Amino acid sequence: MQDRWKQATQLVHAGHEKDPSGALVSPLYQSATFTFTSAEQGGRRFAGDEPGYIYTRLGNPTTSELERKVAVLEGAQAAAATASGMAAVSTALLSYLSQGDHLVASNAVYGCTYSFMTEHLPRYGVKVSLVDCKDIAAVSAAITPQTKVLFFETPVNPHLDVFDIAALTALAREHGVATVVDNTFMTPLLQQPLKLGADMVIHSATKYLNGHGDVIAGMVCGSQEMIDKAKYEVLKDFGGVLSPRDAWLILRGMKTLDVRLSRHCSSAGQIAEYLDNHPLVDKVYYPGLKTHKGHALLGKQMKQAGGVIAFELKQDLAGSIAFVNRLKLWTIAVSLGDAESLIQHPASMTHSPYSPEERQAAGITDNLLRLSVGLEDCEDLIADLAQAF
Ligand code: LCS
Repeated sequence: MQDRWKQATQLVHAGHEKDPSGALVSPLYQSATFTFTSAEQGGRRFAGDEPGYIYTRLGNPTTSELERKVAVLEGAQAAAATASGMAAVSTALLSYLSQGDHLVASNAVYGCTYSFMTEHLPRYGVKVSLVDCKDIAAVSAAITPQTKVLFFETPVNPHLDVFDIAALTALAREHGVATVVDNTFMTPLLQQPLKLGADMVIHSATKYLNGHGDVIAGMVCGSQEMIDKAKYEVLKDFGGVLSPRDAWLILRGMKTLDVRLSRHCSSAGQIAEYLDNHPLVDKVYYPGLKTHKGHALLGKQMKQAGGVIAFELKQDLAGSIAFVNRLKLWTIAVSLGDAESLIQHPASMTHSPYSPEERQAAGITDNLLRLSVGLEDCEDLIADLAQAF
């Protein structure tokens, strides 16, 4: 029945089980371990012959509620909560990849995702090819008999390129390749990659899902079989599980995701238009603008354009940095999806793991600035940009 609820209802109620005390809000199970009534029962739990909790690295009631909620929202059979978005990236990829396998990935991704794929996976004997996923022919050409996974974010952090999920998953499927999509920028409310053929979806729950800037967390969503593998083969031993306290905070944050996203999207739309019409702005990257290359996929694969905007000023690097420093209401910080509006400089911050040449290949220019539009009044946000110009 939860599958049939509208997503605003799922955000509030999905995954919740009535507490015997009558507590409206689920209690926080802040316990590292769970007791057995007998040694035999402990043995049965470890053998998988009896359901029940054992030890929080293997599962916890608060974390399970979050996993059930996110799975329902993504239309997944199951989900696993992780200690960070990076733990979600690494858990997802390590669930599929072994020595000798090949990964095809977008050449433009969050900076630490990039360094995980280009520095760490090769150390374990996984070959990686990076491509521009707007170019379906290039993706097709990169696939080899050893390719196991196609990985991309859409829209891309930081320049908001949009990739055609259905076209890419269809191509991958033809070659027996699994597709893993990072849905952080959209959340399941604006985009559901599994319904477009993806095999696994990951999130940095640090961002919109939690929405309050006080937790680092991640989610991995997919089939029961793959999530069991992620949980009981990768997370169990690599150890990047989410703390129940942080799961509880995300459960609280998610209840308001629908109302928060409406404000993020409507303000971002107005700010993108403002910047696009400003004489001192060179380029604006926001899928909500008709001039954006990914605009055709708005309404098709993404319901709205989200709350992140990238732009370039008609200024050199020093002039762009001086503009950032003149802002008073916008806060200079990385991360996104919080109540506070944030601005950052990808080349020197989130995407500094790229070399200058790699950034150029990925279309991340040196004077690109990225905004995460928060929940403040939009007129105040525009007024602050205006005084900084
Ligand atoms: N995926 C995407 C698309 C991200 O933007 C990030 C972090 C991650 C994964 C990793 O998530 P974390 O481990 O931080 O929870 N993006 C950041 C950003 O743009 N600014 O600061 C972090």
